Parts: sequence; structure tokens; C-alpha cells
Amino acid sequence: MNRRKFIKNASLTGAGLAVGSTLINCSEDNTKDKQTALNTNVKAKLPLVIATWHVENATAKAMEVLEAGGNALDAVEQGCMIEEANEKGQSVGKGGLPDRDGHVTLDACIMDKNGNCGAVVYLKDITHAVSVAKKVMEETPHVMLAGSGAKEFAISKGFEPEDLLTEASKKAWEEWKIKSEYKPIINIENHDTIGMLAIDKNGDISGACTTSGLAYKMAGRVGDSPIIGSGLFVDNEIGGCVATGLGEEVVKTVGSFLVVELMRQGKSPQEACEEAIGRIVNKPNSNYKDFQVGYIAVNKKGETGSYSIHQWFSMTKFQDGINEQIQSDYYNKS
Ligand code: SD4
Repeated sequence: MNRRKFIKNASLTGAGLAVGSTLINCSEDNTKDKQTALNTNVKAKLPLVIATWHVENATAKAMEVLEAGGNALDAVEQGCMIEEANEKGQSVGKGGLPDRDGHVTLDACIMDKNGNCGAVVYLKDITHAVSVAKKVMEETPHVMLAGSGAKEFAISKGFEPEDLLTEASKKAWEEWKIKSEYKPIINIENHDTIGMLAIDKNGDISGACTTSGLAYKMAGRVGDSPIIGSGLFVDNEIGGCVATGLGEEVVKTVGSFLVVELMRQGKSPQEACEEAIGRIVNKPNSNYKDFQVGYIAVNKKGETGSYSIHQWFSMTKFQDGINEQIQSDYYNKS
């Protein structure tokens, strides 16, 4: 299905979760208050998975793990692995678009219900960066490994090195080299980082984020996706958030941590995502018209939200037997 054929607007997701379609008939002036009040009293149907963009195969895999009684950590890892192995996705794992020198370099991180986390940056030749990040978390005293150290660690744990540059991505890079123009473009296929959050049957939350980063980036560039607090943050008492889009802008505002902290202060996931986007677009001299950032978030009650700067960002949500793509509300309506 084309990304632009969406199912419904994300601003209704919290309401839909709580009371099905009844809220859709609310009058505009008091809808938000009613949503908040109703959501407070209704328990979400668990388990639940959300992910950035249109990744129904990935959310289906995560849900399969959760339905079988697996935990949220294994669910987000296995869900993200689907996109890492998908060679057609040119911004994650194998088949990712390379940096300007033709090297595919991956960034990923993962975070569990206890606040443990692991990350890899500038990882070459290993498809499942998210799994290497999980191993860093579980089998080293560290949080983050980079470059050749990350690759050597992965190989020592049995990961097979392979060439991640597919013919299609090589061709795209060769075409790009003719002009060698680097512009982060709004919502095209180089913005398909997968960030995923899951709540398992026990009500515990985990998250993961994996990407080949911005296409044709400078060699050595690392984005927000593997940075705990920027591309991903989970606090099992409160909720979780993941980011996609121009990583530099997410890092500058520590976006995912910000969203979780705003939820801690009482904001809904939707309100928190909106405020975090506000921090980016309301900066003096912000050139937000030229780039995209999107957030998705879930709180402990299972309410979800998503928001972006520009149109056409979406979230995939799998809950209560329904695996659907939900259009995100967005800031730039001009
Ligand atoms: C980055 N945030 O490396 C990532 C890119 C992205 O979809 O989200 N692509 O900046």
C-alpha cells in the first residue's frame, strides 16, 4: 500500500483506544478534555506495538512474539529485524543507502523495562544492528560500541559479515554522485528509520530504533537513532518515545527523553509529541520547512500519539487484532 493512503488521523488514536468510535462524534470544543478524562479510566488492551512509518510486517512479527507470551524487548528486536533484512527498504539494514563514499553504516539502539540499554554506531557489514545493540546491552559493561569495535564484537558473537550495499542502492548512489548534492529531503525513502515501542502482556515497555541514517551523509556521521534519549527513550513507569527524520534536530532537543519527561508531567503521548516538535519549529531562525522530524509515543496506560513537522508521516499500530497505518497529525499546515 502506498504510504499516502492512510487509514485515519493519529489525533484520534487515544480516543479510539479508550472508547472506540463514540468519541468521533464529540463536538470540537470539548473533545480533548473528554478524551483525557475517558482515557484515564480505561485500561488499554495489551499487548500493543507501535512503529514509525508503514511497517506492518515488522509490527506483525513483534505482535507474534507478544501473543506467544514473549517480552516487549524480544518483540521490538524481532520486529525491527524484519525491516533490517528487507532489502527494499533503503534506509535500514541491508540495502540501506550508503554515505557519500559508498559505505553503508548502521546506527541502532535498544532499551528495556529496567532502563538498560545498548547501542551501536557506524556499524558496517552486519545486517542486524539492533541485535548487536541488544548484545552490547546484555553481554558487555558498556552502552555503546562504534565502528570497527562494534563490528569485531558482532563477529565475536557469531554475526556473519556481509556486503550491505545492494545493486539498487549502489545504483542510487552512483546517480547521486553525478550532482553530489546533499539536502535532507522531506519524507522520501531516505526517511524510513524504524523505531518501535511495545507493551507486553505484563504491561512492561521496551523500545528499539535502527537505521542506515541519512542517505549520502558525510563519512563518520552518526544521527539520533542510536543515541539514548534522542532517537529512543523508555521509562517503564511512564512510557516510551522514538524519533525519525533529521537526526541532528532530534539530538539538539534530546527529543525522545523530552517526550517521556513531558508525559511524566501529565501530558498525553499526543500532547507530548506535539510539544517536542514545537521545541524544534519554534527555535529562532528554525528552517523547519526544509526537513522532517516525527515522533511516536506510548504511555503506561497504552495511549499512543504521533506528530511530525510535515504531512505524510505515519505510525503503524498493532493492537487488539488490528494492524494499521495511522496518519500523523502535523505542524506545518501552511
Ligand atoms: C538519522 N533519524 O540518522 C535518522 C534518519 C531517519 O528515516 O530517521 N531516517 O538522522
